[in-house]
Amino acid sequence: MILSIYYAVPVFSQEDYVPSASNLEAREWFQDAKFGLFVHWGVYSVMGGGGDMGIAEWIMERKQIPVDQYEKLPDFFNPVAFDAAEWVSMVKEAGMKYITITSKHHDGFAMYDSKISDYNVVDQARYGKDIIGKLKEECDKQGIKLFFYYSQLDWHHPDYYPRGRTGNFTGRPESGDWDAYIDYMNTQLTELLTQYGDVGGIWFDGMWDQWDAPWRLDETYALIHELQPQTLLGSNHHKMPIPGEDFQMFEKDLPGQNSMGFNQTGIGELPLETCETMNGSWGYNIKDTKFKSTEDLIHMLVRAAGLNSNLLLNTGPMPDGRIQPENVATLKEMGKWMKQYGEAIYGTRSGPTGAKKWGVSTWKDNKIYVHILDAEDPVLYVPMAGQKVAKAYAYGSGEKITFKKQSEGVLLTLPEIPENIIDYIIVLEF
Ligand code: JFZ
Repeated sequence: MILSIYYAVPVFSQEDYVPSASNLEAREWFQDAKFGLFVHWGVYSVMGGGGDMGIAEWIMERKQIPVDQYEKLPDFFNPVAFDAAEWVSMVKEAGMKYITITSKHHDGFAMYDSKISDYNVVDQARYGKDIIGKLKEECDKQGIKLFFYYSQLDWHHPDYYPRGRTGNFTGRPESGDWDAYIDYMNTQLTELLTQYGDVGGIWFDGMWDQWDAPWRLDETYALIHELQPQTLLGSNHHKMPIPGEDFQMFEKDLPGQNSMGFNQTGIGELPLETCETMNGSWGYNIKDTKFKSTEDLIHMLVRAAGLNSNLLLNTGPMPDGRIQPENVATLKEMGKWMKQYGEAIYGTRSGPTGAKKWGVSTWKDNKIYVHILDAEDPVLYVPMAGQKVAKAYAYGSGEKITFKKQSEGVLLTLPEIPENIIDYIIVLEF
């Protein structure tokens, strides 16, 4: 049945991809939303990183656990304290507008009710309930969009062969039918896009494992656009967007930066998203207590907005289904900040200053918001691209800011900015 849906899709080269009106609308929504929660959750969470820093959802690969041993993990996965309503309420309170959750990570284990394989949470986990289904239901109830992370790379499926850079210590036979694997993946994607109603987007990862493999991307991308034209397709391949994609993403770097060494610094025309961890791990790592401060994370969110990008901020839920309490606390603080300052973030686009050491600017309607994160000089120049500034004042207090008109912009005289201010925002009305 499922296969027939999938094979009925005519394959157009994605070079000719024309996004639907609903897709363009979703892109606007996405750019307005600015802030989402990334969730890395799977049977690997049970191992908590195995006592090593830097290992979580990669434990199967990094500890060279063969498939038949790793297959014992689902039986230990029993998140009795998982409460979808609590998660989604937390997300809303944080000021986030969407969630992107691992539907299948590199370990190949489906966190949803897959029919094509029983290597999934309903059939094999002790928990036995559809995590993704429960979360989707609650997201719909509370008005949060749900995106699915899906790993094209698979360390479990025998037909993921020939293999790439990873997955070579799993004890799988040195043979396999690559095309059968791609068919399997397309069937799982079909399941995800037909079993759970409207999906916010598909967040691919793993192509980097073997860039030159015959991924049949045109087919997969066409299938997704056919099943749900509005769903936003993106891929963490670290290259410029490939035809058929709807947004461009960056991993642990702001657009244009490459501190990680694997990011593409080119910025295309599509909506942008940057993902980042709250400590140093994606999945749950019991030893990783290097949590970033609320201030640093807000700065990242503001800097992302100034670069026209969303921030997808990650949490790795604990094996019992609760969100790490440190993350809950930080998200609460971020939400408090967003409640007060969200006007200068939500629905904005990047402002005229570009990204500077002192901060960034955002823009909405007849206002430019100058976000001073790291004040340097007592004067600050803002180019105005032909617009005439009528008023300048501090966001919140309304305190007047002195400015001097220049030929192409304005020169702001900054007041004394108190030490404990996370983001001093000056509003320029034109
Ligand atoms: C990928 C995943 O491997 C990781 O587990 C997590 O899901 C993250 C969001 O995305 O991270 C990568 C992918 C590729 C490289 C490094 C990290 N790479 O090619 O060096």
